Amino acid sequence: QDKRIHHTGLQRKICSAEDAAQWIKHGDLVGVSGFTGSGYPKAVPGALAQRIKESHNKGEEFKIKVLTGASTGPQMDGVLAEVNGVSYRSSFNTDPKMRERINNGDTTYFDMHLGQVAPFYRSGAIGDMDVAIIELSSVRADGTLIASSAVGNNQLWLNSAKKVILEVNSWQPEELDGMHDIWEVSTNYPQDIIPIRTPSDRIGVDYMTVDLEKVVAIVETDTSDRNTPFSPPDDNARMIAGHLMEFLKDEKKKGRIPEKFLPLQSGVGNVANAVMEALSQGDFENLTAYTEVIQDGMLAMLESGKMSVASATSFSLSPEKVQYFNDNISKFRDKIILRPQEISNHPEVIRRLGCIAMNAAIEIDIFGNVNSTHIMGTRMMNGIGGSGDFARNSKLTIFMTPSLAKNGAISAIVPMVSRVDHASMDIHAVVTEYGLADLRGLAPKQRAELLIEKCAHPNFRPLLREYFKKGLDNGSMYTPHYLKEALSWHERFVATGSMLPK
Ligand code: 0RQ
Repeated sequence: QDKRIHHTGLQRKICSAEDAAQWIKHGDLVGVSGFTGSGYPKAVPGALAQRIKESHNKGEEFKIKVLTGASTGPQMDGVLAEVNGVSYRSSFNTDPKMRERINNGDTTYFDMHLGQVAPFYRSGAIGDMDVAIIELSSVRADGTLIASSAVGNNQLWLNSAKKVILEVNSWQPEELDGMHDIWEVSTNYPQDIIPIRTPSDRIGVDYMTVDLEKVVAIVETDTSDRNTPFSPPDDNARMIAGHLMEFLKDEKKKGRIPEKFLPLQSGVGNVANAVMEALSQGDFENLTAYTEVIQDGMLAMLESGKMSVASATSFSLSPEKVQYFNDNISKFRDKIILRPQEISNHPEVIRRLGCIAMNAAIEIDIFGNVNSTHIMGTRMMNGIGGSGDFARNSKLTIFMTPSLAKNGAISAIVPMVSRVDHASMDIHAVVTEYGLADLRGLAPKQRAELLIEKCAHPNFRPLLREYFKKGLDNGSMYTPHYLKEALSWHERFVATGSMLPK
Protein backbone atom coordinates (compact mmCIF):
# COMPACT_ATOMS: atom_id res chain seq x y z
CA GLN A 1 0.00 0.00 0.00
CA ASP A 2 2.88 2.20 -1.03
CA LYS A 3 0.38 4.71 -2.37
CA ARG A 4 0.60 6.86 0.77
CA ILE A 5 4.41 6.92 0.62
CA HIS A 6 5.32 8.74 -2.57
CA HIS A 7 9.06 9.11 -1.91
CA THR A 8 11.06 6.26 -3.42
CA GLY A 9 13.93 6.46 -0.94
CA LEU A 10 11.54 6.16 1.97
CA GLN A 11 9.60 3.33 0.31
CA ARG A 12 12.76 1.27 0.66
CA LYS A 13 12.64 1.72 4.43
CA ILE A 14 9.21 0.14 4.88
CA CYS A 15 9.43 -2.64 7.44
CA SER A 16 7.44 -4.41 10.14
CA ALA A 17 6.64 -2.81 13.49
CA GLU A 18 8.84 -5.48 15.11
CA ASP A 19 11.83 -4.52 12.98
CA ALA A 20 11.21 -0.82 13.63
CA ALA A 21 11.02 -1.38 17.39
CA GLN A 22 14.56 -2.89 17.33
CA TRP A 23 15.93 0.64 16.98
CA ILE A 24 14.78 1.58 20.49
CA LYS A 25 16.98 0.77 23.48
CA HIS A 26 16.71 0.76 27.26
CA GLY A 27 17.03 4.30 28.62
CA ASP A 28 16.17 6.03 25.32
CA LEU A 29 14.29 9.30 25.36
CA VAL A 30 11.49 8.79 22.84
CA GLY A 31 9.32 11.57 21.42
CA VAL A 32 5.97 10.41 20.09
CA SER A 33 3.21 12.06 18.13
CA GLY A 34 -0.33 12.20 19.47
CA PHE A 35 -2.72 14.57 21.20
CA THR A 36 -6.00 13.68 22.97
CA GLY A 37 -6.26 10.23 21.45
CA SER A 38 -5.51 11.40 17.90
CA GLY A 39 -2.48 10.94 15.71
CA TYR A 40 -0.43 8.70 17.98
CA PRO A 41 1.65 5.73 16.75
CA LYS A 42 -0.36 2.53 16.85
CA ALA A 43 1.97 -0.32 15.85
CA VAL A 44 5.57 0.29 16.95
CA PRO A 45 4.73 0.85 20.67
CA GLY A 46 3.02 -2.58 20.78
CA ALA A 47 6.02 -4.29 19.20
CA LEU A 48 8.30 -2.42 21.59
CA ALA A 49 6.16 -3.49 24.55
CA GLN A 50 6.60 -7.10 23.45
CA ARG A 51 10.41 -6.66 23.40
CA ILE A 52 10.31 -4.99 26.80
CA LYS A 53 8.28 -7.85 28.21
CA GLU A 54 10.74 -10.41 26.87
CA SER A 55 13.67 -8.49 28.37
CA HIS A 56 11.93 -8.25 31.75
CA ASN A 57 11.24 -12.00 31.63
CA LYS A 58 14.99 -12.53 31.22
CA GLY A 59 15.66 -10.25 34.17
CA GLU A 60 17.03 -7.44 32.00
CA GLU A 61 16.26 -3.78 32.56
CA PHE A 62 14.29 -2.11 29.76
CA LYS A 63 12.39 1.12 30.21
CA ILE A 64 12.14 4.19 28.02
CA LYS A 65 11.44 7.85 28.69
CA VAL A 66 8.49 9.25 26.77
CA LEU A 67 7.59 12.77 25.69
CA THR A 68 4.31 13.18 23.85
CA GLY A 69 2.08 15.89 22.55
CA ALA A 70 -0.67 15.05 25.03
CA SER A 71 -2.73 11.91 25.71
CA THR A 72 -2.37 9.00 23.29
CA GLY A 73 -4.36 5.75 23.35
CA PRO A 74 -4.32 2.12 24.47
CA GLN A 75 -1.95 1.06 21.64
CA MET A 76 0.66 3.54 22.94
CA ASP A 77 0.41 4.47 26.63
CA GLY A 78 -1.72 1.43 27.44
CA VAL A 79 0.60 -1.26 26.03
CA LEU A 80 3.75 0.34 27.43
CA ALA A 81 2.21 0.79 30.88
CA GLU A 82 1.03 -2.80 30.89
CA VAL A 83 4.64 -4.07 30.66
CA ASN A 84 5.95 -1.36 33.00
CA GLY A 85 8.06 -0.08 30.14
CA VAL A 86 8.12 3.65 30.87
CA SER A 87 10.47 5.16 33.45
CA TYR A 88 9.49 8.78 32.70
CA ARG A 89 6.40 10.29 31.07
CA SER A 90 5.39 13.81 30.14
CA SER A 91 2.97 15.48 29.41
CA PHE A 92 -0.85 14.92 29.64
CA ASN A 93 -2.12 11.33 30.02
CA THR A 94 -5.62 9.87 30.15
CA ASP A 95 -4.80 6.19 29.81
CA PRO A 96 -6.00 4.32 32.93
CA LYS A 97 -3.07 1.86 32.95
CA MET A 98 -0.51 4.63 32.62
CA ARG A 99 -2.36 6.60 35.31
CA GLU A 100 -1.93 3.63 37.65
CA ARG A 101 1.85 3.46 36.93
CA ILE A 102 2.10 7.20 37.55
CA ASN A 103 0.26 6.97 40.84
CA ASN A 104 2.11 3.92 42.15
CA GLY A 105 5.49 5.40 41.29
CA ASP A 106 6.56 2.95 38.56
CA THR A 107 6.61 5.86 36.12
CA THR A 108 7.98 9.28 37.00
CA TYR A 109 5.48 11.77 35.65
CA PHE A 110 6.18 15.41 34.90
CA ASP A 111 3.00 17.42 34.45
CA MET A 112 3.27 20.64 32.49
CA HIS A 113 1.36 23.13 30.39
CA LEU A 114 0.95 21.68 26.92
CA GLY A 115 2.09 24.91 25.30
CA GLN A 116 5.35 24.60 27.23
CA VAL A 117 6.39 21.08 26.30
CA ALA A 118 8.43 22.31 23.32
CA PRO A 119 10.20 25.12 25.21
CA PHE A 120 10.91 22.63 28.02
CA TYR A 121 12.52 20.19 25.61
CA ARG A 122 14.51 22.97 23.94
CA SER A 123 15.80 24.12 27.32
CA GLY A 124 17.98 21.01 27.36
CA ALA A 125 16.93 20.06 30.89
CA ILE A 126 15.78 16.60 29.84
CA GLY A 127 18.68 15.78 27.51
CA ASP A 128 18.73 14.77 23.86
CA MET A 129 16.00 12.86 22.12
CA ASP A 130 17.11 9.45 20.88
CA VAL A 131 14.15 8.35 18.81
CA ALA A 132 10.97 9.93 17.45
CA ILE A 133 7.93 7.84 16.48
CA ILE A 134 5.58 9.96 14.41
CA GLU A 135 2.28 9.02 12.81
CA LEU A 136 1.63 10.50 9.35
CA SER A 137 -1.21 10.43 6.90
CA SER A 138 1.16 10.46 3.91
CA VAL A 139 4.62 11.20 2.56
CA ARG A 140 4.90 13.42 -0.50
CA ALA A 141 7.17 12.58 -3.43
CA ASP A 142 9.66 15.23 -2.32
CA GLY A 143 10.03 13.55 1.08
CA THR A 144 8.03 16.10 3.04
CA LEU A 145 5.70 14.63 5.63
CA ILE A 146 1.97 15.16 6.16
CA ALA A 147 0.86 14.91 9.77
CA SER A 148 -2.25 12.94 10.62
CA SER A 149 -5.03 14.02 13.00
CA ALA A 150 -2.71 15.79 15.47
CA VAL A 151 0.29 18.08 15.05
CA GLY A 152 1.42 18.28 18.67
CA ASN A 153 5.21 18.58 18.93
CA ASN A 154 5.88 16.53 15.80
CA GLN A 155 8.15 18.96 13.97
CA LEU A 156 10.33 19.50 17.04
CA TRP A 157 10.65 15.76 17.63
CA LEU A 158 11.53 15.27 13.93
CA ASN A 159 14.18 17.99 14.17
CA SER A 160 15.64 16.72 17.42
CA ALA A 161 15.65 12.91 17.44
CA LYS A 162 18.77 11.08 16.34
CA LYS A 163 16.62 8.36 14.74
CA VAL A 164 13.15 8.70 13.30
CA ILE A 165 10.50 6.00 12.91
CA LEU A 166 7.45 6.90 10.85
CA GLU A 167 4.05 5.23 10.89
CA VAL A 168 1.92 5.97 7.83
CA ASN A 169 -1.68 5.27 8.73
CA SER A 170 -4.03 4.72 5.78
CA TRP A 171 -7.06 4.89 8.11
CA GLN A 172 -6.36 8.64 8.34
CA PRO A 173 -7.97 10.54 5.44
CA GLU A 174 -5.45 11.52 2.79
CA GLU A 175 -7.33 14.81 2.49
CA LEU A 176 -5.79 15.92 5.77
CA ASP A 177 -3.05 17.13 3.43
CA GLY A 178 -3.44 20.89 3.41
CA MET A 179 -5.10 21.28 6.81
CA HIS A 180 -1.94 21.71 8.87
CA ASP A 181 -0.03 24.93 9.41
CA ILE A 182 3.51 24.24 10.61
CA TRP A 183 5.39 27.24 11.93
CA GLU A 184 8.45 26.93 14.13
CA VAL A 185 9.26 29.46 16.81
CA SER A 186 12.75 30.92 16.65
CA THR A 187 15.28 29.27 18.92
CA ASN A 188 17.05 32.56 19.64
CA TYR A 189 15.82 35.21 22.05
CA PRO A 190 14.02 37.50 21.67
CA GLN A 191 11.79 35.14 19.72
CA ASP A 192 9.93 36.35 16.65
CA ILE A 193 6.42 37.70 17.04
CA ILE A 194 3.88 35.01 16.07
CA PRO A 195 1.96 36.72 13.26
CA ILE A 196 -1.50 35.34 14.02
CA ARG A 197 -4.12 38.08 14.18
CA THR A 198 -7.21 35.96 13.68
CA PRO A 199 -7.83 32.21 14.14
CA SER A 200 -7.96 31.74 10.35
CA ASP A 201 -4.46 33.10 9.71
CA ARG A 202 -2.09 30.63 8.11
CA ILE A 203 1.50 31.54 8.84
CA GLY A 204 3.56 28.49 7.93
CA VAL A 205 3.63 25.53 5.56
CA ASP A 206 1.28 22.56 5.32
CA TYR A 207 3.98 19.89 5.62
CA MET A 208 6.68 18.76 8.04
CA THR A 209 10.30 18.10 7.17
CA VAL A 210 12.88 15.59 8.33
CA ASP A 211 16.48 14.83 7.49
CA LEU A 212 15.78 11.68 5.45
CA GLU A 213 19.08 10.16 6.56
CA LYS A 214 17.70 9.92 10.09
CA VAL A 215 14.63 7.89 9.09
CA VAL A 216 15.44 4.31 10.11
CA ALA A 217 12.05 2.69 9.54
CA ILE A 218 8.59 3.28 8.09
CA VAL A 219 5.68 1.16 9.21
CA GLU A 220 2.35 1.06 7.43
CA THR A 221 -0.78 0.89 9.56
CA ASP A 222 -4.52 1.04 9.05
CA THR A 223 -5.90 1.64 12.53
CA SER A 224 -8.40 4.12 13.93
CA ASP A 225 -7.59 6.80 16.48
CA ARG A 226 -8.75 6.18 20.06
CA ASN A 227 -12.03 8.07 19.77
CA THR A 228 -13.63 6.88 22.98
CA PRO A 229 -17.35 7.67 23.03
CA PHE A 230 -18.47 10.62 25.16
CA SER A 231 -21.26 10.14 27.59
CA PRO A 232 -24.17 12.07 26.08
CA PRO A 233 -24.79 15.43 27.79
CA ASP A 234 -26.76 14.81 30.98
CA ASP A 235 -29.11 17.27 32.71
CA ASN A 236 -26.29 18.79 34.77
CA ALA A 237 -24.18 19.41 31.70
CA ARG A 238 -27.14 20.99 29.93
CA MET A 239 -27.86 23.25 32.91
CA ILE A 240 -24.21 24.31 33.12
CA ALA A 241 -24.31 25.11 29.41
CA GLY A 242 -27.53 27.10 29.95
CA HIS A 243 -26.02 29.31 32.68
CA LEU A 244 -22.96 29.86 30.57
CA MET A 245 -25.02 30.88 27.55
CA GLU A 246 -26.94 33.41 29.65
CA PHE A 247 -23.67 34.87 30.91
CA LEU A 248 -22.16 35.17 27.43
CA LYS A 249 -25.36 36.74 26.08
CA ASP A 250 -25.30 39.30 28.86
CA GLU A 251 -21.62 40.08 28.31
CA LYS A 252 -22.37 40.63 24.64
CA LYS A 253 -25.39 42.82 25.40
CA LYS A 254 -23.19 44.97 27.64
CA GLY A 255 -20.70 45.33 24.80
CA ARG A 256 -17.96 43.45 26.61
CA ILE A 257 -17.89 40.82 23.90
CA PRO A 258 -17.71 42.42 20.45
CA GLU A 259 -20.38 41.89 17.81
CA LYS A 260 -18.15 39.51 15.90
CA PHE A 261 -17.60 37.58 19.14
CA LEU A 262 -14.30 36.26 20.51
CA PRO A 263 -12.52 32.98 19.73
CA LEU A 264 -13.65 30.08 21.89
CA GLN A 265 -11.42 27.61 23.67
CA SER A 266 -13.08 24.58 25.11
CA GLY A 267 -11.79 21.62 27.09
CA VAL A 268 -12.83 18.06 26.44
CA GLY A 269 -15.41 15.86 28.18
CA ASN A 270 -19.09 15.66 28.85
CA VAL A 271 -19.63 19.22 30.10
CA ALA A 272 -17.47 20.88 27.46
CA ASN A 273 -19.36 18.97 24.79
CA ALA A 274 -22.73 20.07 26.17
CA VAL A 275 -21.56 23.69 26.05
CA MET A 276 -20.55 23.30 22.41
CA GLU A 277 -23.94 21.72 21.68
CA ALA A 278 -25.74 24.63 23.38
CA LEU A 279 -23.69 27.13 21.40
CA SER A 280 -24.50 25.31 18.19
CA GLN A 281 -28.21 25.73 18.96
CA GLY A 282 -27.94 29.24 20.43
CA ASP A 283 -28.22 32.55 18.61
CA PHE A 284 -24.58 33.58 18.46
CA GLU A 285 -23.25 33.92 14.93
CA ASN A 286 -19.81 34.44 13.43
CA LEU A 287 -18.15 32.20 16.01
CA THR A 288 -14.54 31.11 15.73
CA ALA A 289 -12.38 28.82 17.83
CA TYR A 290 -8.77 29.23 18.85
CA THR A 291 -8.40 26.11 20.91
CA GLU A 292 -6.37 22.94 21.23
CA VAL A 293 -8.91 20.24 20.31
CA ILE A 294 -11.84 20.14 17.93
CA GLN A 295 -14.81 18.26 19.37
CA ASP A 296 -18.15 17.10 18.01
CA GLY A 297 -19.98 20.33 18.82
CA MET A 298 -17.47 22.44 16.92
CA LEU A 299 -17.81 20.24 13.85
CA ALA A 300 -21.58 20.81 13.94
CA MET A 301 -21.09 24.59 14.13
CA LEU A 302 -18.55 24.57 11.31
CA GLU A 303 -21.01 22.67 9.17
CA SER A 304 -24.01 24.90 9.96
CA GLY A 305 -21.95 28.03 9.34
CA LYS A 306 -22.33 29.33 12.91
CA MET A 307 -18.58 28.92 13.23
CA SER A 308 -16.42 30.09 10.36
CA VAL A 309 -13.08 28.61 11.39
CA ALA A 310 -11.52 26.45 14.10
CA SER A 311 -7.82 26.51 14.87
CA ALA A 312 -6.47 23.70 17.06
CA THR A 313 -3.68 21.14 17.28
CA SER A 314 -5.79 17.96 17.09
CA PHE A 315 -9.21 16.36 16.98
CA SER A 316 -11.04 14.78 19.87
CA LEU A 317 -14.16 13.35 18.25
CA SER A 318 -16.63 10.62 19.17
CA PRO A 319 -16.47 7.47 16.99
CA GLU A 320 -19.62 8.49 15.06
CA LYS A 321 -18.35 11.99 14.40
CA VAL A 322 -14.92 10.81 13.37
CA GLN A 323 -16.52 8.57 10.76
CA TYR A 324 -18.66 11.46 9.60
CA PHE A 325 -15.65 13.75 9.46
CA ASN A 326 -13.54 11.26 7.51
CA ASP A 327 -16.37 10.70 5.02
CA ASN A 328 -17.09 14.42 4.61
CA ILE A 329 -13.69 15.96 5.06
CA SER A 330 -14.02 18.19 1.99
CA LYS A 331 -16.72 20.20 3.81
CA PHE A 332 -14.25 21.06 6.56
CA ARG A 333 -10.98 21.41 4.71
CA ASP A 334 -10.96 25.18 4.51
CA LYS A 335 -12.40 25.71 7.97
CA ILE A 336 -9.95 23.80 10.14
CA ILE A 337 -6.30 24.61 10.80
CA LEU A 338 -4.12 22.25 12.82
CA ARG A 339 -1.04 23.93 14.33
CA PRO A 340 1.86 22.86 16.54
CA GLN A 341 0.69 22.82 20.17
CA GLU A 342 3.26 25.46 21.02
CA ILE A 343 1.30 27.81 18.72
CA SER A 344 -2.26 26.64 19.47
CA ASN A 345 -1.54 27.15 23.17
CA HIS A 346 0.77 30.14 23.00
CA PRO A 347 0.08 32.88 25.59
CA GLU A 348 1.01 35.59 23.10
CA VAL A 349 -1.68 34.55 20.62
CA ILE A 350 -4.30 33.68 23.25
CA ARG A 351 -3.91 37.13 24.79
CA ARG A 352 -3.89 38.93 21.44
CA LEU A 353 -7.05 37.20 20.23
CA GLY A 354 -8.92 37.56 23.55
CA CYS A 355 -10.07 33.95 23.85
CA ILE A 356 -13.01 32.80 25.95
CA ALA A 357 -11.64 29.80 27.87
CA MET A 358 -14.08 27.18 29.16
CA ASN A 359 -12.54 24.26 31.01
CA ALA A 360 -13.67 21.61 33.45
CA ALA A 361 -12.47 21.45 37.05
CA ILE A 362 -12.18 18.62 39.54
CA GLU A 363 -12.86 20.90 42.51
CA ILE A 364 -13.00 24.60 43.32
CA ASP A 365 -12.67 26.20 46.73
CA ILE A 366 -14.89 28.86 48.20
CA PHE A 367 -12.22 31.48 47.49
CA GLY A 368 -12.08 30.56 43.80
CA ASN A 369 -8.93 28.44 43.44
CA VAL A 370 -9.22 25.54 41.01
CA ASN A 371 -7.91 21.98 41.08
CA SER A 372 -7.81 20.40 37.61
CA THR A 373 -5.45 17.53 38.22
CA HIS A 374 -5.50 15.77 41.60
CA ILE A 375 -7.99 13.46 43.31
CA MET A 376 -7.99 14.09 47.07
CA GLY A 377 -4.77 16.05 46.70
CA THR A 378 -2.69 12.97 46.08
CA ARG A 379 -3.63 10.95 43.03
CA MET A 380 -2.98 12.28 39.52
CA MET A 381 -6.01 12.28 37.25
CA ASN A 382 -4.86 13.42 33.76
CA GLY A 383 -2.66 16.45 34.15
CA ILE A 384 -3.15 20.17 33.62
CA GLY A 385 -3.28 19.84 29.83
CA GLY A 386 -3.79 23.13 28.11
CA SER A 387 -6.15 24.51 30.73
CA GLY A 388 -3.40 26.63 32.29
CA ASP A 389 -2.17 28.03 28.98
CA PHE A 390 -5.67 29.35 28.33
CA ALA A 391 -6.80 30.14 31.89
CA ARG A 392 -3.97 32.55 32.58
CA ASN A 393 -4.11 34.35 29.24
CA SER A 394 -7.70 34.48 28.02
CA LYS A 395 -9.99 37.49 28.06
CA LEU A 396 -12.63 35.48 29.89
CA THR A 397 -11.71 32.40 31.92
CA ILE A 398 -14.53 30.16 33.05
CA PHE A 399 -14.32 26.89 34.97
CA MET A 400 -17.19 24.43 34.99
CA THR A 401 -18.05 21.40 37.09
CA PRO A 402 -21.10 19.50 38.29
CA SER A 403 -21.57 20.44 41.97
CA LEU A 404 -21.24 16.81 43.10
CA ALA A 405 -19.07 13.83 42.20
CA LYS A 406 -19.24 10.11 43.00
CA ASN A 407 -23.00 9.92 43.51
CA GLY A 408 -23.10 12.85 45.87
CA ALA A 409 -20.32 11.68 48.21
CA ILE A 410 -18.06 14.51 47.03
CA SER A 411 -18.73 18.23 46.83
CA ALA A 412 -16.94 19.96 43.96
CA ILE A 413 -17.09 23.18 45.96
CA VAL A 414 -14.82 22.67 48.98
CA PRO A 415 -13.41 24.76 51.82
CA MET A 416 -9.87 24.54 50.43
CA VAL A 417 -8.77 22.82 47.23
CA SER A 418 -6.47 19.88 47.85
CA ARG A 419 -4.33 21.09 44.97
CA VAL A 420 -4.05 24.49 43.24
CA ASP A 421 -3.67 24.42 39.46
CA HIS A 422 -5.33 27.75 38.70
CA ALA A 423 -5.10 30.51 41.27
CA SER A 424 -8.16 32.64 42.00
CA MET A 425 -6.76 35.66 40.16
CA ASP A 426 -6.91 33.75 36.87
CA ILE A 427 -10.57 32.82 37.22
CA HIS A 428 -13.35 35.11 36.11
CA ALA A 429 -16.36 32.87 36.57
CA VAL A 430 -17.35 29.46 37.95
CA VAL A 431 -20.37 27.50 36.76
CA THR A 432 -22.18 24.47 38.18
CA GLU A 433 -25.68 23.23 37.41
CA TYR A 434 -26.96 25.57 40.14
CA GLY A 435 -25.62 28.76 38.65
CA LEU A 436 -22.76 30.96 37.57
CA ALA A 437 -20.66 33.00 40.00
CA ASP A 438 -19.10 36.06 38.37
CA LEU A 439 -15.99 36.50 40.50
CA ARG A 440 -14.43 39.43 38.70
CA GLY A 441 -13.17 42.15 41.00
CA LEU A 442 -14.26 40.43 44.19
CA ALA A 443 -12.31 39.94 47.42
CA PRO A 444 -12.10 36.43 48.90
CA LYS A 445 -15.00 36.93 51.36
CA GLN A 446 -17.28 38.11 48.56
CA ARG A 447 -16.19 35.23 46.36
CA ALA A 448 -16.99 32.75 49.13
CA GLU A 449 -20.53 34.04 49.55
CA LEU A 450 -21.24 33.84 45.83
CA LEU A 451 -19.68 30.42 45.32
CA ILE A 452 -21.54 28.91 48.27
CA GLU A 453 -24.92 30.40 47.43
CA LYS A 454 -24.77 30.14 43.62
CA CYS A 455 -22.65 27.12 42.82
CA ALA A 456 -22.52 24.63 45.71
CA HIS A 457 -24.99 21.76 45.96
CA PRO A 458 -27.73 22.42 48.57
CA ASN A 459 -26.63 19.29 50.50
CA PHE A 460 -23.28 20.93 51.16
CA ARG A 461 -24.28 24.58 51.49
CA PRO A 462 -24.95 24.52 55.28
CA LEU A 463 -21.58 22.83 55.85
CA LEU A 464 -19.79 25.38 53.66
CA ARG A 465 -21.53 28.27 55.46
CA GLU A 466 -20.48 26.78 58.79
CA TYR A 467 -16.87 26.47 57.64
CA PHE A 468 -16.84 30.04 56.32
CA LYS A 469 -18.35 31.34 59.56
CA LYS A 470 -15.69 29.57 61.63
CA GLY A 471 -13.07 31.35 59.56
CA LEU A 472 -14.79 34.72 59.98
CA ASP A 473 -15.18 34.17 63.75
CA ASN A 474 -11.51 33.34 64.05
CA GLY A 475 -10.39 36.96 63.81
CA SER A 476 -9.97 39.58 61.17
CA MET A 477 -8.54 37.97 58.05
CA TYR A 478 -8.34 38.66 54.33
CA THR A 479 -8.96 35.04 53.35
CA PRO A 480 -10.86 33.59 56.32
CA HIS A 481 -9.77 29.96 56.24
CA TYR A 482 -10.30 27.87 59.36
CA LEU A 483 -7.03 25.99 58.93
CA LYS A 484 -7.83 23.21 61.40
CA GLU A 485 -10.68 22.05 59.15
CA ALA A 486 -9.53 23.31 55.76
CA LEU A 487 -8.86 19.84 54.35
CA SER A 488 -11.07 17.92 56.75
CA TRP A 489 -13.64 17.16 54.03
CA HIS A 490 -10.99 15.36 51.99
CA GLU A 491 -9.77 13.51 55.09
CA ARG A 492 -13.32 12.47 55.84
CA PHE A 493 -13.84 11.18 52.31
CA VAL A 494 -10.63 9.15 52.46
CA ALA A 495 -11.61 7.71 55.84
CA THR A 496 -15.34 7.12 55.28
CA GLY A 497 -16.03 7.32 51.53
CA SER A 498 -18.04 10.52 51.87
CA MET A 499 -17.40 14.20 52.49
CA LEU A 500 -20.69 14.34 54.40
CA PRO A 501 -20.43 13.74 58.15
CA LYS A 502 -22.22 10.57 59.34
O1 0RQ B 1 -14.44 9.78 37.43
O2 0RQ B 1 -13.91 8.58 35.39
O3 0RQ B 1 -14.09 7.39 37.58
O4 0RQ B 1 -16.14 8.33 36.48
O5 0RQ B 1 -13.25 12.57 37.61
O6 0RQ B 1 -15.00 13.67 35.69
O7 0RQ B 1 -17.20 14.81 35.56
O8 0RQ B 1 -16.59 13.04 33.83
O9 0RQ B 1 -15.53 15.34 33.90
O10 0RQ B 1 -14.44 14.24 31.87
O11 0RQ B 1 -14.84 16.74 32.09
O12 0RQ B 1 -13.09 15.58 33.45
C1 0RQ B 1 -10.98 18.04 35.26
C2 0RQ B 1 -10.61 15.59 35.01
C3 0RQ B 1 -12.78 16.62 34.33
C4 0RQ B 1 -10.74 17.03 32.95
C5 0RQ B 1 -11.26 16.81 34.41
C6 0RQ B 1 -14.09 12.27 38.73
C7 0RQ B 1 -15.40 11.86 38.12
C8 0RQ B 1 -14.92 11.03 36.95
C9 0RQ B 1 -13.99 12.78 35.32
P1 0RQ B 1 -14.67 8.41 36.67
P2 0RQ B 1 -16.17 14.15 34.72
P3 0RQ B 1 -14.50 15.45 32.72
C10 0RQ B 1 -8.37 20.92 27.19
C11 0RQ B 1 -8.20 21.43 28.59
C12 0RQ B 1 -7.48 19.05 32.87
C13 0RQ B 1 -7.04 19.32 31.46
C14 0RQ B 1 -7.84 20.36 30.75
C15 0RQ B 1 -9.25 17.30 32.89
C16 0RQ B 1 -13.70 11.82 36.48
O13 0RQ B 1 -11.41 18.09 32.37
O14 0RQ B 1 -8.44 16.39 32.84
O15 0RQ B 1 -8.69 21.04 31.28
N1 0RQ B 1 -8.85 18.62 32.93
N2 0RQ B 1 -7.55 20.50 29.47
O16 0RQ B 1 -16.16 11.12 39.02
C17 0RQ B 1 -13.07 13.07 42.93
C18 0RQ B 1 -13.84 15.24 42.58
C19 0RQ B 1 -14.15 14.86 41.24
C20 0RQ B 1 -13.86 13.56 40.84
C21 0RQ B 1 -14.72 14.66 39.16
N3 0RQ B 1 -14.09 16.46 43.03
N4 0RQ B 1 -13.30 14.31 43.38
N5 0RQ B 1 -13.32 12.66 41.67
N6 0RQ B 1 -14.22 13.47 39.56
N7 0RQ B 1 -14.69 15.52 40.19
C22 0RQ B 1 -7.95 19.53 26.79
C23 0RQ B 1 -6.50 19.19 26.93
O17 0RQ B 1 -5.79 19.76 27.65
C24 0RQ B 1 -5.91 18.12 26.15
